[in-house]
Amino acid sequence: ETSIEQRSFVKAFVRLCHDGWLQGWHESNGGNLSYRMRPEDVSACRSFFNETPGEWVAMGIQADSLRGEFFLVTGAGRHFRSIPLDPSENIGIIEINQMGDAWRLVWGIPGGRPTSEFPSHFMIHAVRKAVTAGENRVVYHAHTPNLIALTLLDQLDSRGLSVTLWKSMTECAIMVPSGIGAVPWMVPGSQEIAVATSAAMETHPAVVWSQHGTFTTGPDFDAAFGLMHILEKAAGIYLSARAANGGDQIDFAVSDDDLRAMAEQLGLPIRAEYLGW
Ligand code: 2HA
Ligand code: ZN
Repeated sequence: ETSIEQRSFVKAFVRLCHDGWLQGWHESNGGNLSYRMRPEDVSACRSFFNETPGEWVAMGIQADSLRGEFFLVTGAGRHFRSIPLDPSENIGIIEINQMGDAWRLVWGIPGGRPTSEFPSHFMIHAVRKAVTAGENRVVYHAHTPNLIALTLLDQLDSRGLSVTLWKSMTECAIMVPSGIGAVPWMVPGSQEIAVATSAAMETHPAVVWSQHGTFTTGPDFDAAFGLMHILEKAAGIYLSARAANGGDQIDFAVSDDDLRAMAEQLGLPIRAEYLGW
């Protein structure tokens, strides 16, 4: 029988962690990842679950749509750099209770608990599951240096952030036509930041936390990682151009009209209210 660590969804999870480490996005215990398991993932793994599951731990938040779900998650305080060396020490599977308001550990991270950002992951999963008709499965948080630096320069709202990234690298407009959400600085791990982030996730598949990092979502690991990579690369391009410009604002060559025309030609559902008229 295939062990949990040999399952393809677990290998894809671990690969994303390693790739994120190589990108320089996961200093120390920075960043976290969660995957909402498919029923077939759960049934394939059940025989390997702990004989005695951990105690239920109340979350202080609740989601009807996530009752009884199982999540593969990175452990609190665990390092992305170490995950490929010993997955079961650093990642684990948790079960959500029938009330949708508590979790218990059923495999992995011995004596541990899910990431400190689990409140945000949980609420983002609830929102993205609903708005994608169940397609979304992955929520990824990384400490992306260029996107963080961008929030130090300009106090951008979701519109300003989206347009800056769209105009810096066209791929952003193609891949994220609904835009990128911006959340002001708040206490990490708090319910407040979970509420603000999940609200922004109603209409954006990615959200930047000021002076902290980025959350991306997707139906699979490639989509969530690819989105992180695109946004972080675009922010890096913007910052290098601005540095080369002596720090002045960029006079973008691409106009709002150009973006609207491109969206029409390529059939992209670009968020019209983010473009001036
Ligand atoms: O997991 O990234 O936001 C550590 C963090 C907290
Ligand atoms: Zn973080």
